[in-house]
Amino acid sequence: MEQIHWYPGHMARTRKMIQEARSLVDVVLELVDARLPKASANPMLDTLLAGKPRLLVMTRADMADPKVSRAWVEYYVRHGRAALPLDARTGHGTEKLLPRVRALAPKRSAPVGTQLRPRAVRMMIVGIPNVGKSSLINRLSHRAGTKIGDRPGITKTLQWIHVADAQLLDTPGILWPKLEDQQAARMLAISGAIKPELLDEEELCKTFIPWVHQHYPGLLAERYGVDEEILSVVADELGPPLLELLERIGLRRGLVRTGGAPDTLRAAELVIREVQTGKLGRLSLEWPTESGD
Ligand SMILES: Nc1nc2c(ncn2[C@@H]2O[C@H](COP(=O)(O)OP(=O)(O)O)[C@@H](O)[C@H]2O)c(=O)[nH]1
Ligand SMILES: [Mg+2]
Repeated sequence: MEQIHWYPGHMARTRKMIQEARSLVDVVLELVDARLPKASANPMLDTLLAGKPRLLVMTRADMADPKVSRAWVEYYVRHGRAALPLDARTGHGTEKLLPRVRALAPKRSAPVGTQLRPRAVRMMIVGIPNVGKSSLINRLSHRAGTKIGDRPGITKTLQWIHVADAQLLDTPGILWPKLEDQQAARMLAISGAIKPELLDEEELCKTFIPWVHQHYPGLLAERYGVDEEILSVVADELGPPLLELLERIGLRRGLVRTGGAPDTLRAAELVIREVQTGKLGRLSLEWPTESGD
């Protein structure tokens, strides 16, 4: 199979931005996609943010399989991490965010005999492209606030947004997913997070169809009117059976070339598009496992 490679160009700049912002915030909101929280994370943050309280915000919880999201939250709790699934687009679940952030923020203690002026908890958002960073910033700022001006003495470009009694840095840190694990990279492509040049949708179906057949039996059969039997064959042996399956889907959906032959590429594009738009239903694309971490 073709390998997915990805050479981030702006990583150095992001690294610098996060290093600078790190000391200005109390808590970092690390956004990942609830459908594949590990594949959509960047492990570089573990080093960049070592010792900094972090809340793992699992966006697109509305598209993920709720029972798998619950399993992920338990998995993170076992690993000492706080995780909160939410829908950054509608804002559903964001009401839980600030209480979680406050609980994570370091308690500031004043030296004996002095008084500490209370100040707002400060936070920033980081995450891969398209994970919902802008949506969450918009949600939080529309909920409770207006932008406040530059903070003199910090930097000219950093802007803070009032969010209830907290402050959010208005510029998110953009990271790229780490694409060393090819299964994770393919799942990211299926989720729509990345668009690899060398993999067309037919190629992505080679990963997606056996996987969905295993984890959500009956789903493809029902949606596309194909029988389970051919799905089992595809799961065992890719190539001709996959093409035959795509032909059947193409025929059922009227995706044919001139002359009437089914268009397998358009059928594959349809399947992948229906994953990405949620038409196939709520799906998680990665399960927690205890191995490999
Ligand atoms: N269904 C759903 N869509 C989301 C969610 N968060 C973001 N989106 C959509 O994903 C796309 C990218 O979101 P955006 O906030 O621009 O991501 P950014 O690149 O991280 O800033 C937009 O079309 C959003 O409407 C979510 O939690 N659920
Ligand atoms: Mg954005």
